[in-house]
Amino acid sequence: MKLYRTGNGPYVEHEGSYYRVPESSWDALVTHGNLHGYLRSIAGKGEAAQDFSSARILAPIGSQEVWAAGVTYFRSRSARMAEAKDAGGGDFYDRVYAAERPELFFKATPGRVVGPGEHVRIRSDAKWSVPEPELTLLINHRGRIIGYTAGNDMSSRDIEGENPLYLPQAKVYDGSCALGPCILIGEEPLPAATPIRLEIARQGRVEFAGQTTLAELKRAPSSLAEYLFRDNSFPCGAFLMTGTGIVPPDDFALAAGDRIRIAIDPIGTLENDVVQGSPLRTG
Ligand code: DO4
Ligand code: MG
Repeated sequence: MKLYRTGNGPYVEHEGSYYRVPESSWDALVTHGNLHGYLRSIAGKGEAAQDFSSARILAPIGSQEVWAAGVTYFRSRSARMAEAKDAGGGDFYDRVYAAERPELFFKATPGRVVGPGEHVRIRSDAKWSVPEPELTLLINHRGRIIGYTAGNDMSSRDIEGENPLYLPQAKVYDGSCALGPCILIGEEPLPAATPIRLEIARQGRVEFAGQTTLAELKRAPSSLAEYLFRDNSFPCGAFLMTGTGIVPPDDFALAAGDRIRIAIDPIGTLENDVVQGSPLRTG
């Protein structure tokens, strides 16, 4: 079952049909005592809606914070060690990859998150930015994983590489995070063979394509969620991005106009075009 947030309210998809969800508060859905059962009952009883295709799909977020895990794939560890070497920070990435405690960092408030078809941003003062395609957990207020979505942890590698203490500036800014297109509802872990694919197109041509699988993710999602909720409360639940296993080569930098596609098979494809410098919001 997939849960969509749209301009017409939420819909649940089940076996190819879409059903309107009467509860329209996203926070109420995320904190529902039995979301899976509630959505099943809607799909079991309700009449399929015919208007889903005309609804605008929005980022599947209410007032949840977005957090992220770092250096959870060997590829990420190696890329960070190389980019931070001159700043003397390379060793930290190796240590956190091996440590029991994961790296967790604050990624975005809901206002900094964009949905499918919206623009992600490169910072105006960054020269070397990349998308990070990440399986993203939706965790309810009790700390239970209730679903999965695709996420893009946009990152400014030049700023992060200059000094690891600049990480929040490299990671947190308007349009730095994309989520969607839906929440795959379920508490069971996704199979290790689940592929995550990234494609970046420039002027209609594929400039970079890469893929990994969840078998390369070093830490269990349940363990990342447990660390996030240790001594931390999230009354409306939280999103947790689980880290990237795909890093384009060092001579690649995103440019305005690029199109990013992140595909995680059981969830779907999250597609966003890139802009640089223009503010997202004026009011
Ligand atoms: O440690 C810096 C950030 C790492 C990260 O975002 C990732 O590995 O995905
Ligand atoms: Mg990341």
